[in-house]
Amino acid sequence: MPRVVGSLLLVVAAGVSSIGATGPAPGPAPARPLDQVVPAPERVRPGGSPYTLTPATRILADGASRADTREAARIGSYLAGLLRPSTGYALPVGEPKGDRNARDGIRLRLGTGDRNLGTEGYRLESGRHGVTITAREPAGLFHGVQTLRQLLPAPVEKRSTQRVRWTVAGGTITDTPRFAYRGAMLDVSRHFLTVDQVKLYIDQLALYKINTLHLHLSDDQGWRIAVDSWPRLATYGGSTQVGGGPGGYYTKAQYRDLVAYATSRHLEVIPEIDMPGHTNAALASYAELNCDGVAPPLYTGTAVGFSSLCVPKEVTYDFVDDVVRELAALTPGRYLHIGGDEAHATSHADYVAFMDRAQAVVAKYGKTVAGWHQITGATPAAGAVAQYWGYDATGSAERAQVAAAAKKGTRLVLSPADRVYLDMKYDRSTPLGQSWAGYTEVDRSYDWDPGTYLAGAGVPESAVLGIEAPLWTETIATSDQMEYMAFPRLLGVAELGWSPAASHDWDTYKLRLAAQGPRMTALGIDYYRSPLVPWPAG
Ligand code: TNX
Repeated sequence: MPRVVGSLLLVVAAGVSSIGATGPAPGPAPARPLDQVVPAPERVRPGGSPYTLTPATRILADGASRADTREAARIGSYLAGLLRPSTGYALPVGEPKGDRNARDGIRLRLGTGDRNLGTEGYRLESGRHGVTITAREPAGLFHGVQTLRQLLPAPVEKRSTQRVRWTVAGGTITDTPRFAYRGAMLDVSRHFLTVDQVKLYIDQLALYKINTLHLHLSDDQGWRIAVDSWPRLATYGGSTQVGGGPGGYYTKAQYRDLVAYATSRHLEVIPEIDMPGHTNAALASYAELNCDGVAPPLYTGTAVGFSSLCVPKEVTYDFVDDVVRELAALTPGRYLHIGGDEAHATSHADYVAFMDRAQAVVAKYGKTVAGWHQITGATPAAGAVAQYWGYDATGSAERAQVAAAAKKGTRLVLSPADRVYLDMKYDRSTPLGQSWAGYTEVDRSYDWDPGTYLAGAGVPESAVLGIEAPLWTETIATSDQMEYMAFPRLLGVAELGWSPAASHDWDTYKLRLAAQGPRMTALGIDYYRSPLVPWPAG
């Protein structure tokens, strides 16, 4: 029996009182309880016979229309791709009609089910003849598949055949998200991250039902996306990074491939071009963007707040128009993020004037503005999204400004820096990261409520679109380093975004989180073994 399975049993034993203090009875491993999922499902009704996969198990895709059936089959193929290596089973994907074995297997049904499931909800029923996942929309079916994955033993995540009984407990899960927006951000500017590094992160996010990937594509240290009308942005502005490494950028073909990959995992990509500050890479690439007409050198340090586009110059708006037009054309998603944070080198009047014009350009190309919460100091466009990154030390005037914008219709995405900034150190011994917002252990990261976080300033839960965990990369360059800082805090973010407020409880969450340890290990995720979480031994 592989070591991981043994340790998984310990966790199950710790989390389920019926097994008793003497440990699990001999015999086949008990199936994972249906509620041992991250993020916690909305409703779980355990009971009935479990289902065990066999070499004959089929994946049966069915839809209310031809298009739904095709999409269900696509999701079925994705599921088969996840399960085949570890189970060693063929898991053919087909339609149930005319199939004699249709009663048995994993059934994926799209376009039917309770209206209350909405766009992302699903229902999962497990019993003697198989598992049925029903959803109205593809995203819901995809999220249901992630739940099924987590109900199987952790070695299912390995890429080689494992000798394990693949049993799913009996019962029903009905599950919809609390918030529509559940995001993660990658700063690919401070250290360039390759397409493969971003794809790996996308796969890790999908497992926990994160549905938005915000890419911070430009900053002082590097411009990371090809722009045909201003080619030096990428070729020169993208030629270095923090510490002076070679940097890099995405060609348009690579970027399209990345967006298509995210879409296949039901994540919406939000590209960010940070303006008018955080623009040294652009200013270094084109002298005419500078008020004095002199291009500064490329920058490889980690200071912030020293650069600004030249607000009075008309060429600035030619630049903004070209960049936004080309980026919007690469973006199937609704939003375009224009930054707006830490514009300390721009006067307030210039900032407001610039944001008025930049927001109009975003609207002209059919996108909705997103920006850091400083845009609430200008005049947010109708329907704009402001990303709040304040923290416990943020002053009440700043909170009041954000609340006033929320009253006028600006929707908020919450990224409190001392809760969900994944580059904050866990404690003083964390070798990577920063600590300007304070140390952020796993409990602190999880133990807050997005619905009431800004209630003191007068922001109701209805103004909160959701939450997002940014990973800034001044100190982070490799996938191992990304994983160490993001995991396991990202699971808490996913849970805060998805699970009902009533399920919020650190003491039970930490047990479910601990049970994810062997799964993350099987996936090769190099997570931080927080001493606050009772990880299984081994
Ligand atoms: C603040 S928060 C920044 C980033 C840094 C980050 C480091 C925000 C919108 N800007 O420029 O990378 O802190 O933690």
